[in-house]
Amino acid sequence: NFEDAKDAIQYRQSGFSLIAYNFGDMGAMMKGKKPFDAETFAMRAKNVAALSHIPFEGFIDGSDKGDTEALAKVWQDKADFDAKMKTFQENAAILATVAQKGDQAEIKQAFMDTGKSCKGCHDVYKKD
Ligand code: ASC
Repeated sequence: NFEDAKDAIQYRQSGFSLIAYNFGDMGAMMKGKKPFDAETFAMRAKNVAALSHIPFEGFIDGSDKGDTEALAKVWQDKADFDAKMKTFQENAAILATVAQKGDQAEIKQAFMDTGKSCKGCHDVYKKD
């Protein structure tokens, strides 16, 4: 367990950083900024699916104060926040599965759904 709110904040931010790196590289491929490489894409999708379960644990009570972009609303509307986090995890799992299969239309759809669940939560619960 975390020593204090600072540790919890660092933990969840580390998770989000790894998610952003892996998701960003998939985004570069989706946007044609770099060539699509099926094996790398599938590896990144698998990483994001696993990493999607990491940040959640860091949103402990009292960690709305400090060096964080999380809004107090996370803890005020915790049930909705938890549901949105779960949707992200589900979408990321689907993306990992379809990336393994290799159908481009399915990959594109699953990638967009996952991105929407990132943005859907950021719009409400993250400082801009
Ligand atoms: C990213 C990133 C996000 C999401 C979001 C998707 O690459 O860092 O926060 O995608 O922009 O809409």
